[in-house]
Amino acid sequence: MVSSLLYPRVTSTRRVISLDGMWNFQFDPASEGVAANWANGLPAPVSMPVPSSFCDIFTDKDSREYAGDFWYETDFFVPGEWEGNEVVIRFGSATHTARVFINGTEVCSHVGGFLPFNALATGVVKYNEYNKLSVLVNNELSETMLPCGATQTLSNGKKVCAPYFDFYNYAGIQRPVKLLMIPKESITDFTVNHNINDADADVDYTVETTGENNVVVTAYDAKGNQVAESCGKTGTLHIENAKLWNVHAPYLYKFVVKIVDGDKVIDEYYDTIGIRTFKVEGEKLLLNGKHVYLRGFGKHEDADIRGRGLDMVTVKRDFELMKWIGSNCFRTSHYPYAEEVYYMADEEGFLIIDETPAVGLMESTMNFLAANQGTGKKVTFFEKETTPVLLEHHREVLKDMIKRDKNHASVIAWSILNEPETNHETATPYFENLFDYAHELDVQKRPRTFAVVMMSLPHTCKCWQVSDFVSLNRYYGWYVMGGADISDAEEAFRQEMDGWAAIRGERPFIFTEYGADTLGSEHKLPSVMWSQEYQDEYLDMNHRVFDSYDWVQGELVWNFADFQTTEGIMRANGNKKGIFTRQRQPKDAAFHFKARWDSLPVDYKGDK
Ligand code: GCB
Repeated sequence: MVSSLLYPRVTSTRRVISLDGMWNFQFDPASEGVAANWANGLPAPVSMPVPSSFCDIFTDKDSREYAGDFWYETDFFVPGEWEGNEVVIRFGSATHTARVFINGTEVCSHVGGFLPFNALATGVVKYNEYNKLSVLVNNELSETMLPCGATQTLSNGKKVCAPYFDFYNYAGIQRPVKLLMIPKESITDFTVNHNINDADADVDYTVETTGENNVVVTAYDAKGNQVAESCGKTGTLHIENAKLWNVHAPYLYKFVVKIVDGDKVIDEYYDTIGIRTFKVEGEKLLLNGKHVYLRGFGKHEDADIRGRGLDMVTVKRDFELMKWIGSNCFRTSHYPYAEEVYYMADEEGFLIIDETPAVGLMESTMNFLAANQGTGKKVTFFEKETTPVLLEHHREVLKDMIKRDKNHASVIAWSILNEPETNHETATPYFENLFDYAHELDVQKRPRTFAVVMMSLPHTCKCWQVSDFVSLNRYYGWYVMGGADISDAEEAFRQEMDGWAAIRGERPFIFTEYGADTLGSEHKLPSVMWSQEYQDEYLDMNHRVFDSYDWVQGELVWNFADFQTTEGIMRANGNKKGIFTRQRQPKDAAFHFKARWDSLPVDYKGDK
C-alpha cells in the first residue's frame, strides 16, 4: 500500500481529507531537531501555508536563501470509524528530502522533491482524536540527487545552495498533503494500454492489489453509460465505437476498478482514461495514427510569492493562455509537475513530454554555463565516483514518474534528462541504462528522449542515438551570435542542421528550447537584444530554419513565462525568455506565436 502512487480518490471504500492550510514551520540550521525531540512540538514556529514554497514568503534574505533542515508541523483528526482500515498520509511532494513523524514516531523518509510518497499512519495514530504530524525537510543540493547541484558554506557559517541549473531552488511542501483511509485489502496500482482496431478499442489492463480477492474493471463513457467490463487482475476491455482522445478534442472514459468478494465491494478506485496511441514512425510523430506537429512550450512551475507551490489559479490560467495561443504541447521542464496539471492536460487535450528532474548533470558555473567550456579543463560528469549512486537515484525517480503518470492520455513521451554532458563516451552507458529501463517500465512503450545541450553537436554528441526522437535546445542568435550577428547565427544554425541531416537516418527532431531574454518593458527601433522587437526577430529567424527541414517535427519555445532563477549577472531578476510575463500577461511575442500557430495546418509537414 505504501508504495502505491495512485492519485487519492473518494469512493465507496476510500476517504480523503485535505491537510492543506496553515502549518507551523521552523528552520533547523544546526540540525538539532531530531535529538531535541522537535517531532513532539516545535519550540518556536512561525505559520506557513501548505502547499507553497517557503522562500518568497519571507522578507529577509537569509530566510529566502536558507539551505539545510527545516520543519513543518500540523495536527490532524482521525475519525473513529476508520479503525480497521489503513490510515495514510499522502504527500504530493516534499522538496527535496523528507522524514515524516506521527505523534513523535518516525514513519517514513523520502528522497526526491517532485514525486508523491505515502507515510503509513496505521498503528501510530489515535482514533477519534487529534494527532501530530511533523515533517523534517531538507533542501540541500548534491551530485547524488536530482536535480544536481552543490551546497556551499559561506565564511559566516551559513549554507547556500549552488544549483547546476537555471531555476530557483524553491523548496518546502509544495504540493497537497492528504489524509487517506484505504481498506486493508486494497488496489495499489492500475495500468492501461490501448489497441485501436478500426472503430473499436481493446484496452489491456493490469491491477495490483494487496490481497487475493477477485477484481472487476468497468468502463463508462462520458455520459455514465457502461461500455465494457472485465474480471480478473489482468484483462482486456473491448469498447465498441470507441471515442478517441485527441489534441484539443479530448474524450475521457471513467474506469472503475473494484476488489470484490461475491456481492461485497472490498475496495473501489476510479480513474479517467483517454484512449489514444502515440508513436514515432519514420520521421513522423503519430497520434492515433495521424501526424501531429508539436507546438508549445517548455514551462516551469513558478509564480510570484508561491514559488513552486501548487496554485490551481495559475495552472488554469496557463491552460487558458496555451489554448488562446494555439499550442498543443508542453514539456514539464525540468521535473515532473503536480498531478493536477496532468489531469487538466487530459481534460483540455494537451500533449505532455514528461521530464524527470535530471537537470544539472554537467558541472557548471552561473547555474547554466558549462564549467569546462573554454577553460581547457576536461570534466566528465559520468565518470565521477558518485555516478553509480546518482544512477540508482535516477532509476528510482524514473520508475516513480512512470508509475505515477503512465495512464495519462496527455503524456506522449518521457524526457529522461535535460542538457547532460554528452560529448564523452563515458556518458553512453548511463543513458542506455535509463532508456532501457523506461521501456521496461512503460507498457505503452512511449518514445523516449532527452534535451540535447548546445555544445553537443552532430560530430561530438555520443548519446543522441538513444532517443526515439531527438530534442534539441538551441540558442543561435541569443547565447551565440546575438544582436547584429543574427545573420551569422542563422548560417551557423543551418550548418549544424545540415550536420544532423547527414547522420540522423529517419529519426524526427524537435526543438525543446529556443528563446531570447526579453524585458516586457522594453521596446526599441531598431531592435536591440532584450527588447521585444529583438525577441520577434529572433523567433522569425529560428522559425525560418525550422521550416526549412521537414524532419523538424515540433517547436517548444523557451519559456512559456518568465521565471525566477538564482540571482546573478546573467539574469535580470530571473530568466526573461517568457512569451508571457511571470504574471501571465502577453509580451509581443505571444501575438507573434498566435499568428504562426493559428496559421500552421494541424498536420503541418505531415504530407511530405
Ligand atoms: C537551457 C536550460 C534551461 C535554461 C535555458 C536558458 O538550456 O535547459 O534550464 O533556463 O537554457 O534560458 O538559458
